[in-house]
Parts: sequence; C-alpha cells; structure tokens
Amino acid sequence: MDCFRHYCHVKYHNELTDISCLYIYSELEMTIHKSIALIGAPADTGGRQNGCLMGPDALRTAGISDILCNMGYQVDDLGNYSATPTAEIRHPNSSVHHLADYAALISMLGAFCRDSLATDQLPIFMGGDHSIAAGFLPSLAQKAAEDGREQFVLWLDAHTDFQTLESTDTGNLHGTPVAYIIGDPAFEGILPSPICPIKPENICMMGIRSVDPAESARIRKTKIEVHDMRAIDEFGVALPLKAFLNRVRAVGGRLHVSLDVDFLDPEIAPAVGTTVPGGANFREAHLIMELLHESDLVTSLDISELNPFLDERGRTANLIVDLVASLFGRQVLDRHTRSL
Ligand SMILES: [Mn+2]
Repeated sequence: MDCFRHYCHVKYHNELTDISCLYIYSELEMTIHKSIALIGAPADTGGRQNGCLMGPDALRTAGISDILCNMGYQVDDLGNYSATPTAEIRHPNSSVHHLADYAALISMLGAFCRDSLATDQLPIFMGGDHSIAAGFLPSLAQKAAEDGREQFVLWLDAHTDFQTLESTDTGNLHGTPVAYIIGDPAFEGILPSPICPIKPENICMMGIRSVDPAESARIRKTKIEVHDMRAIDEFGVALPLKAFLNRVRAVGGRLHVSLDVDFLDPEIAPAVGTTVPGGANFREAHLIMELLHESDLVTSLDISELNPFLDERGRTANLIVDLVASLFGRQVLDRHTRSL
C-alpha cells in the first residue's frame, strides 16, 4: 500500500443545520487503510436511565475522529440519526415501554444501512443504547448476503440481551436486540421483521455475567456461542476469540463488533446505566481489540450504552476511544501518556 502525504479530511455534516465542515491538515506521512463512516444514533428509550443520547457527542469530544484520522484513515462523520415514532404500539406485557420508538429506530437504521451507507466505508455506529443494534444488524446481514457472504457478530456485553417482549420483566428494550436479530417469533407482527436474520451460530458473546434464569435457558437452546466471565477468568480472552475468528475467516464472513460499555469493568468504565461488577479489565479489552485488528476481519462496529451523564470527567469516553484506536491498529508501543 502506498504511503503518501495527504490531507486528512474529517467531514462533519449536521442534518439539522446542514452546516459546519472541519478540515484537519496532517503533515504526517500516512498509509490510508480504509475509509470509516461515523454514524451517531442518539437513542435512549431502550432503558429507564436517560443520557445515552449524549453518547455520540461524548465520543466526538473524546476525539474519535482525530485519533483515527491521525492513524491514517479517512473519516467521514455523517452526523446523528434519530427516529420519530408515528403511532403508538402496545403489547400485552405492560412493563414494555417505548415500543413505538424501538420500531421507528429499527426502520430508520435499517433504511439508512440499505440506502445511505457507502460500500467502501467501514461504519462505526455510535449509540445510543444497545437497541440500535436491532436496527442496523439485519441490514448489514442482508448486504453480506448480497455479496454471498455470511454476517458474524461479536457481542461484547455483560448481558446476553436475549429478552423478548414476553420475557422481559423490566420492559427495557435494550435487553432484546439479540433475540430480535436472530428472528425470534415473539416479535412477529409487532415490530418490523428483521430483513435478514443473523444465524445464531454466527454470534459469539464475551463478557457475560448477568443473565436471567429464563434467558439463560432459552439461549442454551440456540447455537449462540457464549463465553461468560467465568470462562474468561479461566481461559483468558485470546483462545476463544481466536477460535471464533478462525470460524469467520474459514467462510470469508463479514464481522460486526458490538461493544456495550458494560462489557468493561465499572472500575474502569463507570459511564453506563447497567453496571455489573467483574467485567473485562483494561488489558483484556485492549487485547481483544488488538487481536481483532490483526485478524483484519472486522467490517463494522458499534459502541453502545455510553452514558456521559454518569461519566467521571470523560474517562469512560476516553477509554472507549483508546479501545477503538487499538481495534484500528494502534499498538501498545504507540500509546502516549495522556497529560490532559
Ligand atoms: Mn447490551
């Protein structure tokens, strides 16, 4: 790949004001690897705690564009996309809330992926709570299928997010996207059907440590690969991740990485409404990202559940941006001590 002097170009398009472009000039000699699209999805109706709608802007403030740009990527920030429900949707489970918002979000992000996502760009969806995954993943799977490829998903999360509209006690829809994307019939007739369901055997979960007994029983009946924290304690992250990546590589699959902030231990990542102790530590998280980069298999990413309202002087947002840098190729020796 050619190295050349280039103008590192970050476009920021605000859909409301249709103004503002930021150009950053870099004199570094860099290698252009790929073009990346940042898509803000400031949704926070999937839980009861407000604040995830600020997630995309916290990641921007933490410098997600600049850090990728300085590593040699072309970054296009496509701005924020949100959905407005048109009509109320009810479900017999009275605890379920914001169902119409979920349906609108799924439709909007699905249409965005189908119609607006350039094929040569790697999308990073910046949530927003984890319900956003129900919107773009079926469309990403459809695009993969059109290329004759299978869609795989690495789900990094404290929870399996395998609730259905019937099973959820809390009614929080950010706990349902995995059940939705595999085409669980419990959503039929209420939400738009996933345009291309993800095969359960193509989903690998890591970091799991908070699962309802009923949810656990249902997920065991699927072929979803689940590595809970107990398994990570015993075997580490590298072995199971490499085995999964080998499966993706063997069939030439496309790989989406879904990073829920609660995957990380709350000691290092407090900015999340659903903290569960005993999560992935700093090095485990970075090692996962480094291995993903080395695999050269990742085709899309989302960052979900970042709630800047709960953060401590931006340290969770900064950590997430550091992890994204590792995923895109920054190595331990490239890291500079921050003096902010
Ligand atoms: Mn989640």
